[in-house]
Amino acid sequence: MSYLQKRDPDVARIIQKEYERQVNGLELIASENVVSHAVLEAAGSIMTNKYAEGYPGKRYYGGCEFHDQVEDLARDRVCALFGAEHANVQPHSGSQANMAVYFTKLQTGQKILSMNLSQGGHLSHGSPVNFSGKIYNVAQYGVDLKTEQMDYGQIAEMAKQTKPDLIVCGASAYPRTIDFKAFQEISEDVGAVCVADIAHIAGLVATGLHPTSVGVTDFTTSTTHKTLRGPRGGFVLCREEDGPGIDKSVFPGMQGGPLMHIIAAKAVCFYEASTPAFKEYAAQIIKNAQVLAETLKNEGLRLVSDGTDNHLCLLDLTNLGLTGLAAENALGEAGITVNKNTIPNDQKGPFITSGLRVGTPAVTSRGMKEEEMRKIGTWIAAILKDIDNTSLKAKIHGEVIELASKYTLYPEV
Ligand code: DSN
Repeated sequence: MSYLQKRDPDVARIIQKEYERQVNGLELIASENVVSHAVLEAAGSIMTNKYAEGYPGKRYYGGCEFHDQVEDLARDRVCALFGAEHANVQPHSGSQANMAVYFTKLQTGQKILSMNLSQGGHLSHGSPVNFSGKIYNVAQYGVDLKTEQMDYGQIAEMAKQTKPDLIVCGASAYPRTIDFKAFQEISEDVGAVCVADIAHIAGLVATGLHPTSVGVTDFTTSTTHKTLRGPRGGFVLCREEDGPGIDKSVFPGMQGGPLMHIIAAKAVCFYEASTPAFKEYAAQIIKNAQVLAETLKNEGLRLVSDGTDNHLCLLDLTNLGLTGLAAENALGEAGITVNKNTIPNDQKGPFITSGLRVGTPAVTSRGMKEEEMRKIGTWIAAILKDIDNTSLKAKIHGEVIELASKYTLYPEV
C-alpha cells in the first residue's frame, strides 16, 4: 500500500484500520469470507483499466484480446467446476444474476413464487422493496413452523394454487439442505421456470458437499464471494440453448462494461475452488458450523430447525429475552461480528429481529477448526446470557484478539 499511503493517506489509514479489524476479529457473518492473495492481486490489477462491452470475440472496443482470454478462462472454469453447459460471468452481483434470469424468462407483471425474506429468502427473490417485487407479481412460501424446514408438499400445493411463471429456490438464512430436484419437479408440474440461487452454498455445491442444482433446475445463479471465496460478484449457469438469451439480458440488457479485473479474479477463484485443498476447506466449513451449533445448543441456546447441514446456524433469542440488534451489538463489542436476522414467524421487524445468523466460511478460511469453534461458541453464549456485563465483554474481547491474531487473513487455498 506504499503508493496509496503517499497519494492518499486518509484512505490508506482507513484501509489499515479495516485490516486491523479483520485480522483481530472473528468474522462470523455467513455471507462473508476472506480471499487469497492471488484473488486480491487479480482484483487489484490493471485489468480495471479497460472497457470490454460485449463478449469474447464480439466486443465493442479494440484492444480486448487479453480480456477475451481471461473471460473465456473464467467461463470455461466455472462450467467445468459446476458441470454447466453455459456460463455468464459478467453480473456485478447475485441480484443482477437473478435479474438476468427474470429479464430473460419473464414479462413485467408475470408471477414469481419464492421464499419469503423474513423466513430465509433474499431481497432479489421478490421482496416488495426490491425491483423484483416491484415489477413482478410475487407469491411467497416460508418454512413449516413446526420443523422450521421447507415442506415440499406445502410448496407444491402453493405452486398449484398460485400458478407462478417462475419459481426461485435458494436462501440466505436457511441452515438445511435444499432439495433442488423437488423444486424442479414442482416447477415442471405447474409449467414454471425453476431458478436455484446458490449464492450462499456455492462452495459446498462446487465440491459436492451439497447436492447440485446444475443440470437439475433450469437456471442456477450465484455470487462468487461467499462460500466460493472469490471477489464480490455474480454469475449465471444454464443450458446451452438458454445461453444467448441470458447473455443478451446481461449485456446490453442490464449492464454496460463488465468489471474485467473482477472477472480475472473470478477466474482465479474458480481455479482455486477446483483444487483438492478447497474441497477440504469446504468440508471443514460444515464441520465447524456443526461444532459451533452443538456448542451453542449445549449452552442452552435455541437453534432454528435445531441444527445445521451447511455453513450457518440461526439462533432464536426469544427465550433469552434479547433482540438480534442487541445481540449483534454486544458481540461486536467483543470483536465477534455477526448479523441480526429475522427467524420464522418473527414478531420483530428486520432492523430489530429475534435472531442471529452465525456462519463459519471466513473463520475456516483463516485456518480455525473444531477446537476454536468450541471456544467461540462458549464466548457467544456467555455474552448473550449476560449481555450488560461490560467487564465480561472486555475480557472476551482480549481473548478474541489473542486467538484471531494468531491466524493469517489470507487463505493458502
Ligand atoms: N445480503 C447477503 C447475505 O448476507 O446473505 C445476501 O446477498
